[in-house]
Amino acid sequence: MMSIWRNKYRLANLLLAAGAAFSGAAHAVSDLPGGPSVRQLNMPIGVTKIAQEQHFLHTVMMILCTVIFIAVFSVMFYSIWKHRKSTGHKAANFHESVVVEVIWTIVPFIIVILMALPATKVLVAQKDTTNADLTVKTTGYQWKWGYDYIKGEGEGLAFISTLDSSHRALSDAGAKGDVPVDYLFKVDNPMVVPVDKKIRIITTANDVIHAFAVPQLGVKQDAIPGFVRDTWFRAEKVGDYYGQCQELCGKEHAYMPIHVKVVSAADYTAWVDVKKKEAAAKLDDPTKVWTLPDILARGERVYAANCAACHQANGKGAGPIKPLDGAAVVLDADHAKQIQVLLKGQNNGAMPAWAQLSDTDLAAVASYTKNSWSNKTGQIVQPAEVLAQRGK
Ligand code: HEC
Ligand SMILES: [Cu+2]
Repeated sequence: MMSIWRNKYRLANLLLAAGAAFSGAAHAVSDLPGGPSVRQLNMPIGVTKIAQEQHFLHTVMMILCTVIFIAVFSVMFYSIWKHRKSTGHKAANFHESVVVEVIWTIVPFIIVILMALPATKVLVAQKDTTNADLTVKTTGYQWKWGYDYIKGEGEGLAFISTLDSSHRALSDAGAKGDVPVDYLFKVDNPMVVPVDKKIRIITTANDVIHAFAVPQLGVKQDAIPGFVRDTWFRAEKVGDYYGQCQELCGKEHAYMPIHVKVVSAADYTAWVDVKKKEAAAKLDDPTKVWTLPDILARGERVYAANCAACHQANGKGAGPIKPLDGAAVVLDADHAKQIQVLLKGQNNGAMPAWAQLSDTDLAAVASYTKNSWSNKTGQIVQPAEVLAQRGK
């Protein structure tokens, strides 16, 4: 059954592609395997049973609705035309006809049941998150995703996934000419999961409502601050699958893509190993005393990854986003106030809190802002100072 739909889908795509060729696209934009396709109208078939069943249901319902639409309107227009007054027809009177009323109650009822039965089956399967092999918590942030591996192989891994800054720069420049095939889908740290394993996804958010959605995997779940929701998938094919936040969450909504990398069991184990080692290496000693050049190099990276989206690479900010270039709190020889702004945020979260960054990262970014642009203080903020300010 499924293969019939698959072939139909291919045919439809072929027709669309032909249309695209004739219309003469302005830029060379190409399909992203595992992500969106050029002029894609239909849902993707997907690589999970659920995604395939969703696609199948969608197709069946579309056909059913189209058949009903054509049948009802054909009868209606035929009747109007055939029995028009000018040819001498008199209106029939079947007001309160029991037969007609029974028919038009029973027939739609049967149709609704026929649609509801398979749909309910899929819906129930979609919600069954029991017996997962791996549980990953995905947290929506303005504007990035956090992944915490909370149960199963890789337990304890946690990282943030952000859009590649070169793609963001390309977008700001108007994305003229050729763009990379994974334009606005490339992230620094994709979420990696093993193939053929049941992956339970728990969604939540840190600030506003986001939604975790990957069409090829047949998952879409709102990520709501203060709540947890869950969904699951079992990818049947190794590959890269892409999605986006699907709940309008602010001005950078378009820049928080999701990249799920499905790998073999062996590759997954290898990846977990590497990530564990990286995490251990990142656990910087907060008592380490840094030199200015070293900490500035580190701070530059932290700033580019976390701060530049709002405060700009030049530190000038924009509108309500205060400039860091020349800011009194940044220049201050007393570091406490600046560290507190970083740890707790400011102005009700307009400036987000960054307590999730390590002491070293925070010290590095504070030092960087103290010694960049026109700020030439020569001051170093050491990780120990950040540690001392935590919990104050
Ligand atoms: C989501 C946007 C956003 C991001 C990302 C962001 N900030 Fe801010 N930041 C703001 C806003 C908005 C303000 C002004 C808050 C206010 O009105 O007091 C601010 C204020 C500040 C201030 C206080 C400035 C002053 O004069 O009071 C400092 C220091 C600061 N940010 C540093 C940082 C650093 C360092 C990072 C990266 C770790 C960062 N910010 C990331 C939005 C952001
Ligand atoms: Cu979002």
